[in-house]
Amino acid sequence: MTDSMSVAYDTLIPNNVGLSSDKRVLKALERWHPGYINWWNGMGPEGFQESLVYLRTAIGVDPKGWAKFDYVKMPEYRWGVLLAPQVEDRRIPCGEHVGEPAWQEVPGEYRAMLRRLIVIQGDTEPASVEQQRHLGKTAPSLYDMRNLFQVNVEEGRHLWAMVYLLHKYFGADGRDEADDLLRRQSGSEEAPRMLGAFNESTPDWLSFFMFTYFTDRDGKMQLESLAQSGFDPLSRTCRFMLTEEAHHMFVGETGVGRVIQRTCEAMKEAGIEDPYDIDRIRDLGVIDLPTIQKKLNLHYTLSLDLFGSEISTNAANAFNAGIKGRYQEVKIADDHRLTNATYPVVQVVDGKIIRTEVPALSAINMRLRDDYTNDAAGGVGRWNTIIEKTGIKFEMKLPHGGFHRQIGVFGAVKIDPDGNLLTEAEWQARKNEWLPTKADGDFIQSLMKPQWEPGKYAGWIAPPRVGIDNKPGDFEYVQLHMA
Ligand code: BYC
Ligand code: FE
Ligand code: FE
Repeated sequence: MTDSMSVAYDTLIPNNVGLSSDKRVLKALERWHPGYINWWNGMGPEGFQESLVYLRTAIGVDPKGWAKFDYVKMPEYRWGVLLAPQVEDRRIPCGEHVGEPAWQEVPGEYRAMLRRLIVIQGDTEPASVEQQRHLGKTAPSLYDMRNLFQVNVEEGRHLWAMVYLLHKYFGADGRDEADDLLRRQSGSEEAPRMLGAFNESTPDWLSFFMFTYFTDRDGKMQLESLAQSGFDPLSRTCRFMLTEEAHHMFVGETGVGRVIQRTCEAMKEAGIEDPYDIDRIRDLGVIDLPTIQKKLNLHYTLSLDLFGSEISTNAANAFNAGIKGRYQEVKIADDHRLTNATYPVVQVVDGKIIRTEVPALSAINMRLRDDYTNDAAGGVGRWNTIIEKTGIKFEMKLPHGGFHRQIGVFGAVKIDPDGNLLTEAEWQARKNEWLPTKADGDFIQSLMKPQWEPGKYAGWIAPPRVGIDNKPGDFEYVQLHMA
């Protein structure tokens, strides 16, 4: 037996769930493993499977020290199944079963609902690896390349986390779902990934940083919501995933911040004050701030779509069942049932955007999305501080939540980033001011030249302030060994 803080390495799959004494699940996972490795080799980081990457690997779940750093070839990464320690006497935190002991087995009446949520969560993880698989080749430094691969292997581990739950708790249909997670592919015509944003491409490094800032943050919020689940194994799984997720958003926030910083510095050096003097700024080999804002607009709004409709019976049912909770459910002071509560939800009525109070139970998605927007605003403020310090006059902003939306009440209307309703013709005439154009993409692509000398950085991005694992500036984060 292992205690749940330490991880057993005596099985093919490192774990703290006692796999060596659970032969059925161990066998099922061992059978799934070759398909996973096959997927990783085919759909994972292209061109770097032989490289030695300085990666952290989870070796425990103690918040004070759960990772070890070392050089690893990615296909040999020890993807493990790790659950946060069980909280003694944990109770269902919300819905009609509030206060009852948390479930250790799947409650029969909620089986289909639980399986669907686990499958959706699982589907996003490999999707992001697929979206990012070409980026290694244009990495602006070995430091950034290593961070990309770190994010990738951990998204791979998140897939393992969901696949474990499917095999352990959902029998034959869980096994079929686990197989399908390797069958669907980001952007595929026949078998696309389940959610919109995960079928978009991630064509360049600015997109990667925006994705890890905005879309991984949707991951954070959804995991926070599932971490509140009354189904305890799901809660524990998500709680551990959240410790890894913090690094993904760090990569995004500092990545965008470093791009902004380099642009502002280059403008200063060249004596350019006007952030809209775009041709001259681009001639400096950096990305102008208005284009960075356009990328922000795109990735933020694609991520908002991941919260589903503002008013949702799916979400109401899941909350009421105690299958998912609100952000920080246990810290909220109310009845956790939402019997008479209301929540203000955006609606478009008679050509105006208004907020109206609706039953809070039906507004679970809207509330999580609002919490997300607050969370996402923090880093935008810190990006503006970087700009301000250089004396350049420009402010990054989150666009209005109705801008460029496909899902929910705004899916049917056109709205500008300030929240004004537009006609279709106005939208068509102006959308290129707000979203990246083909020409913007081509320009950014022209900057995507690899810089792989230890300690060196491409000209469009500033170096980080500190290294990973306190390593010095010229540390060789990836030893290439190109095939
Ligand atoms: N695209 O009642 P509604 C991450 C569907 S990211 C396509 O509002 P609900 C990560 C919806 O499925 C986090 N379809 O939906 C990040 C429903 O279909 P059915 C991933 C969409 O269920 C970076 C119908 O529309 N985890 O981890 O309340 C890198 C009615 O909608 C979309 C989760 O999402 C869409 N955007 O809310 C790596 C957690 N939106 O059932 C990883 C689990 C809605 O009528 N997911 N639909 O056929 C959920 O909790 C919910 O399913 C959703 C949607 C929040 C996604
Ligand atoms: Fe993830
Ligand atoms: Fe992530």
